[in-house]
Amino acid sequence: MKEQTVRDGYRIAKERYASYGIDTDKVLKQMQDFHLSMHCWQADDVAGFESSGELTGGIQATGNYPGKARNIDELRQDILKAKSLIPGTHRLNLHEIYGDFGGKPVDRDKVTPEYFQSWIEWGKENNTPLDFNSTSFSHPKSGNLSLSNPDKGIRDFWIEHTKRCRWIAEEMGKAQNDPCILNIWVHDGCKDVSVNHFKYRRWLKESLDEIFATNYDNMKDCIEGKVFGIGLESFTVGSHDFYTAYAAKNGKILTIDTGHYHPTESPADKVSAVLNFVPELMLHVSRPIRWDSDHVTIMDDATQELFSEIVRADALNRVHYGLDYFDGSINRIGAYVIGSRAAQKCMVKALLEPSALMGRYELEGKGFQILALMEEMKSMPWHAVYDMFCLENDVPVGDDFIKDVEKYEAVTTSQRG
Ligand code: RNT
Ligand code: ZN
Repeated sequence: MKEQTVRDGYRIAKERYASYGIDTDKVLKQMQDFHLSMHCWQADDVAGFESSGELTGGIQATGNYPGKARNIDELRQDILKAKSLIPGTHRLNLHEIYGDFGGKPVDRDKVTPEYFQSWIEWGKENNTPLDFNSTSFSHPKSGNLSLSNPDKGIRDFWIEHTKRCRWIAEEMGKAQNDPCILNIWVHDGCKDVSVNHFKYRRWLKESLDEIFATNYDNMKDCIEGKVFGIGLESFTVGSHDFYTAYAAKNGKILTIDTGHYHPTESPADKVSAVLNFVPELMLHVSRPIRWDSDHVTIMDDATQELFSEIVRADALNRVHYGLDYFDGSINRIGAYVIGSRAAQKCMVKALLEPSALMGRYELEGKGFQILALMEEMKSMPWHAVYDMFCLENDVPVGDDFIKDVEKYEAVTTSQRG
């Protein structure tokens, strides 16, 4: 898009929003401080570098689009390409199975920070702080139950793994001088009717207590529940209630994955509820289609509402903005760019809402006026502000990124065997 067109559009948008008392220049500054935690696992369908075994743990990446990253160099190259098409500066969210193992078998209970040293250096070189995740899935000891397994030996194996992941996160946080967010999601559940629910949840609680016994200064813990996994449909040990209670009681960050609720339940509505009781939130922004399908994030109502609720709660700095989707059916770099930019657009729109005015209307009982304003806001030129954000960050404006992704595909990913 022509630079002058972007500037003209922005000038008009600035004037329109100013009439509602909204300063678009300030919004541009806020956007510069809005960092996504990009999930490394979109680049290779959650495969990682540990083994070539199948993806287990109730999650599934569908699609066989050619060109997925096959090793650490390709993954890094793809992520940098995606980042070059996304305005602003961002973090990278790694899973334990993405360690730099150099082809060596390193079991999950033996992992140490040294396997993430090259990532730490990469993060520094590329101005990309790291976040981290323990990995309970895709392992011979995963089974249906990990941290809540009745077998103490298996429980201890996963406790050791998760403790080591916290240690790794601490080292990452220290090296980057910015806390590393460590997410714990375990797939534990039952396929069919089961009765030992209290026992499983008690084991999970005890495992977590043991895992969290060490205090660290450079990492923060978050815990993620869900409704069900494939093959584990009947019961989920780490449900939303379980983790909400645990996080509230123990001052942990709660992870809200937008695909982890019942279809008519609103993830956005959790924000104002749980932020009264937990210190911070981690998001896994995703797009569930009929189930936790992890489609690419787009500007849908659920995502918009989530970001708007964060802004309305004045909680911008209490939230970590992770993405979590994995679509292997389309160009994977394109998928990164679409989802990241969609999340940013939702944030731009949320920041451009005249929430003070609406809040006042609401307290004065002016229901019609709020509804009218809400409707008007939908067609206000928010996109001109996002375009300006792209221009200022020297990344393609509008759909200009399509041809960059196509070029990268022609030159790079399509050449992969
Ligand atoms: C699974 C959870 C979890 C994973 C990643 C790979 O349902 O959402 O966050 O998607 O850890
Ligand atoms: Zn998730």
